[in-house]
Amino acid sequence: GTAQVGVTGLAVMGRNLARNLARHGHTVAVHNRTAARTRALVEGFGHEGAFVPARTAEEFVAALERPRRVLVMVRAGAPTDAVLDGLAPLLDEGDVVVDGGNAHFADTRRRERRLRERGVHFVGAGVSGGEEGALNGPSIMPGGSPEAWAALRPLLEDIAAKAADGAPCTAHIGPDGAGHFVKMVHNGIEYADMQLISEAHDLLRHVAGYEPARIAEVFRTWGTGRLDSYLIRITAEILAHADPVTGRPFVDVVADAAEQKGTGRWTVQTALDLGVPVSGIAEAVLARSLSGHTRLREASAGLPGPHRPPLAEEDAAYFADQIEQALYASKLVSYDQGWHMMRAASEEYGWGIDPGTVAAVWRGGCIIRAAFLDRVRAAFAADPALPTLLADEGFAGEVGEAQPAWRSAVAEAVRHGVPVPGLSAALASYDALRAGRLPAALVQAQRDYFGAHTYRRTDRAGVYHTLWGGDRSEVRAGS
Ligand code: NBP
Repeated sequence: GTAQVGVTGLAVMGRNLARNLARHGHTVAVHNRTAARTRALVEGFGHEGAFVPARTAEEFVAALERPRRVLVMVRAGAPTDAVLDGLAPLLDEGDVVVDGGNAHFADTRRRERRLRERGVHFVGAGVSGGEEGALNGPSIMPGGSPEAWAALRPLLEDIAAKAADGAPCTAHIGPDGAGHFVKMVHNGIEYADMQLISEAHDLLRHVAGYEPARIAEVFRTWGTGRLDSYLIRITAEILAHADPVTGRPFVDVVADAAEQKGTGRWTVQTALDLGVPVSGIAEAVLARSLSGHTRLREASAGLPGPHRPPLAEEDAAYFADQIEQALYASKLVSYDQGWHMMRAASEEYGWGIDPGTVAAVWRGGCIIRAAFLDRVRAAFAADPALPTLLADEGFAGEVGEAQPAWRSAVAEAVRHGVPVPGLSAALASYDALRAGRLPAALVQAQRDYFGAHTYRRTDRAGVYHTLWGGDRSEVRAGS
């Protein structure tokens, strides 16, 4: 065969990635279970580059130069297994198969093991940026063998988004499931950021008393500063949009029950297993869940709350500035939790994920792309062992400066009865991390009281138990 790369699965993502590859001068073999999609691609976009349409998996594999490079872009789960089972017997040692779907990293680990037994390099690649990104430059997070990365690198660097400094937004993340894990955390952080932005909007609306068009202006201004990001930009656009049917602000005609495809939930489930507190992501998942419980919300709608009028104009402007600070500090804390999670997984699975590389890859193409991520990259480049971004001098200074306003914003939200689970959870995380002593001491004492679960002391080594039911003397409980 003569095609440099093959794409199987030609729905929106696969089709656009195939076009992206072809536009960069690569000859692309294309295949889809339903042949109509393959025909539509070649008929509609054949003029953009060199495509080799294949009707069967055999034809597809035969069209590829060796060692083969195959990108699988089908629905995650059973469809991916079906496609891999079909391809595996047709492949040879040294071939590289990439799953660019949203697979769970545990599935990727399993698939990598199975294909490795056949000598095939399996790569689990997170791809972010949606349809548009797939066509014009996504962020790509591949996990797999170094050999596979070497074979894929020229292709992926061609089609990936480019950061402001021109660097492609792709890099070898680590072995087996590392890429899909990082993509999962990306999506979790995306949930957290969206929740924080939505809470900021809610406060500007109900506490500052601003209309959506005015809030759009506020976000537009914020987007020129340290909050400069894709999500802030699209938020400003959405808030400025009027519903063509009613003429009302578009955001007011959208039903307020948020849905989720599940990667946020995966992130939280995985974080719980790893014992890592990702409260920002968890609160975002929970907030979406609560929004969908219509009966519960209807039954609670009449419950009493404060009746405070919106702030006066001058106070509102001051408050808006406090929200910017609260949003920025909360974003920093929530992103930091994501990095904590990647560090924990990297240690658990021996992935060797470089935290700065992840930040670099997220600078462009993906949903959370932001100027901020270049600063995260720089912080980890300066010290890859940084235990938290809050230990970076620059970020610590900013949060230190923001924290009085952050508290005021959360306090004002509470006084007005506006729920801010994301902003307040981030603040609680910040306060817990910096506290000299935590109430965990009392929790340990309670556990020892009712369950003889033992405790350690601050002043002596060893494990102890107090005879709560007896004379309350203390005994050593082993080492
Ligand atoms: P879909 O997730 O809608 O999947 C449709 C594709 O899967 C079609 O090509 C379909 O073939 C194929 N397929 C299915 Br379904 N079952 C199959 C089977 N048993 N055997 C062979 N092929 C099968 O497509 P998408 O939205 O383009 O997404 C592709 C992947 O990329 C997914 O894993 C998705 O999670 C991930 N992703 C999507 C986005 C996004 O913005 N949409 C972003 C990032 C990642 P058919 O044409 O014959 O039915």
